[in-house]
Amino acid sequence: LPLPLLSSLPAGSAAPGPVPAGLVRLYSMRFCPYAQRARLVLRAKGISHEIININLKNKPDWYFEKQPSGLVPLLETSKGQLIWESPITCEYLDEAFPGKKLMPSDPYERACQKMLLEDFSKITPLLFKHVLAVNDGQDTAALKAEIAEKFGKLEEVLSKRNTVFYGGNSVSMVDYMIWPWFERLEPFQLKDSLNHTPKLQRWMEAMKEDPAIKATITDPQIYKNYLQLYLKNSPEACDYGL
Ligand SMILES: N[C@@H](CCC(=O)N[C@@H](CS)C(=O)NCC(=O)O)C(=O)O
Repeated sequence: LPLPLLSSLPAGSAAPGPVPAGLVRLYSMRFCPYAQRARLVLRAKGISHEIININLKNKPDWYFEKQPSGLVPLLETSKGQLIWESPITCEYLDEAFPGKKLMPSDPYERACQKMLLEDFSKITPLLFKHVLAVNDGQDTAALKAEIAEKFGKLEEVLSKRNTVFYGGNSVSMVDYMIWPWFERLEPFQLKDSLNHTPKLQRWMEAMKEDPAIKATITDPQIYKNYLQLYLKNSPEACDYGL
């Protein structure tokens, strides 16, 4: 594999050339939870890839030609195909590449994973809202209660299934899709939202043993420092710690 170029490409940088045969390219940002989903799947499946980080606070013009809304993650194949929206990107990787299938083959189980992800997509805005509220020095008690209530629902899913992970007793797609936000609970100052969800805590501990998680995990203090810069719209945010 080529050495990863960690520092992000900013406005004014030259557009990268075509993706070499035998590789896929992920446009990413080191701290983005959505991009982390794709990085987890690339790792878990052992897909040969390169990563190009984008400076999201100072984006290059060429990036909008590839991804009109300018968001990461974006996957590019050696045929020049472009795929975005993290769950779609991850499902594409799972289907297009050999190796361990992360999505279950049973249609009902697949539907269950997608329903859970849909529910979870209503939690992530609350987590970001909490980050902003803390940053503004607001009282977050009500928001915290709402988040804890939603985590209670996720706890129930594990109770009903009676498995360690959300798709059974090994890690599958939906676990990777929701993980990046759990990894960030500490820097989001929301660790105590899990006080009454022991099964979710056990899930987190089990997830930390997964090789793909180990390979992409970010130290909470580094993430915290990044977040401070990001909230100030600093062009240095995406390269924090390099
Ligand atoms: N729905 C998208 C969300 C991706 C997203 O929001 N990415 C953020 C970084 S964490 C981004 O690119 N932000 C740049 C911007 O808002 O301009 C997905 O699932 O891929």
